[in-house]
Amino acid sequence: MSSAIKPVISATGLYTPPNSITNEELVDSFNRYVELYNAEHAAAIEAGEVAALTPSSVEFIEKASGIKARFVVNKDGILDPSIMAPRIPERPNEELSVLAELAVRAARQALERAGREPMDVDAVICAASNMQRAYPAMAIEIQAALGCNPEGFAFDMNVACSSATFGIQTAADFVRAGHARSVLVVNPEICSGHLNFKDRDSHFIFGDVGTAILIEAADVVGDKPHWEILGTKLKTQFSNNIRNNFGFLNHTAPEGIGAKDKLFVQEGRKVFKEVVPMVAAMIIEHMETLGLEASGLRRMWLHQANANMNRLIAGKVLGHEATEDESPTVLDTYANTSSAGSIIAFHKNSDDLGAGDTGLICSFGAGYSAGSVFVRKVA
Ligand code: CO8
Repeated sequence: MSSAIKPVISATGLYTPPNSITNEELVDSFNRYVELYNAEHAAAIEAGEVAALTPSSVEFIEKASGIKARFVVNKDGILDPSIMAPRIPERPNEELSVLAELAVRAARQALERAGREPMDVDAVICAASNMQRAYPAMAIEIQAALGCNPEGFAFDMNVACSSATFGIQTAADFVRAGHARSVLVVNPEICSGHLNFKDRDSHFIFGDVGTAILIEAADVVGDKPHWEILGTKLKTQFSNNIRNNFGFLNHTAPEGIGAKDKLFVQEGRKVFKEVVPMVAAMIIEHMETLGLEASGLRRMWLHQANANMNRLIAGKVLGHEATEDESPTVLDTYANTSSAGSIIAFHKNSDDLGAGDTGLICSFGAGYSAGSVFVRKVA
């Protein structure tokens, strides 16, 4: 019976863009932009008509967020004080889209690690914060580029930073229901494309990356090492504290085009205060539902937005300060990569776990949205 089919994670993949920007480089270009702006507006600033801009600081960024560097698709444009944005040229329709390329590269690695062929994949879910375009769906382009089962299906879904965990639950449900036996969930994130590099409060937060997760029926995977999905839980609660109002109706309201809210904007302090207790409570409740104890939780691969948030969440769940081994971070090198963050943490820090070890993949972010996925290693 289809209800007996168990979904498992058979492999993950990661594609990291080649260019890294350190905090020092980013702050240096931001501060040169500030100098140029203040010089250009000196008279208006003097007259009290325009507010002078304030420099950014490496020390603040690292202390407030834990971020030390980020990978990006294009470095030159971001670091040029006269541009302050990545420059990623448009591609002809006949070429693979740049965002799809990140997903395809990560997906190929996941398939290789699982020992599977693209033709084995029945469904592709592109779960990410932003899509390349309105349509056709990126997932369908990725399905075609990989050469997946042509009898299968593909679609996009966006739950901001929580897209990957929402994608995992959706894929697991498809496997349980018998709609697909192998599902690729891909998370291409070019966060630099929707970050305001002129905004001191947020210019340091995000980076670019692609991740992929292969979710399959346990009998397809057989005795190869994999992760049993013990349970998934999703939660959403509306908030205006993280927004991006870019969208197709901008065209109909020219007065708003180019305004700050058409890029990422947030009330970071409020997000911090509201999301930490919400996520900790959700994890603890989910653990109880599954009959799991904190003492049996070997590792937490938390969403990578802020090191201090993760320290607080992990501490509430475990009942003690988490070690790097219990709650690894990738924020120092990748920064916040939205939906991909917890998957990078899992991908880079899960091979050392042994059979029977239990862990948690957890995401949280705009919406608000949060997702928890408890997994157990089967070796
Ligand atoms: N350099 C120096 N000083 C600074 C800087 C800077 N760059 N920025 C702010 N300051 C100063 C402020 O002016 C303030 O000074 P004062 O105390 O004198 O007024 C002081 O530092 C403290 O400012 P904040 O209160 O803003 O600083 P916080 O300690 O709260 O840290 C953070 C700011 C790091 C942003 C923190 O609040 C945070 O990480 N919050 C959580 C945010 C979060 O998790 N958001 C999730 C967003 S991601 C998501 O959901 C996905 C969206 C889709 C992807 C979008 C891709 C682009």
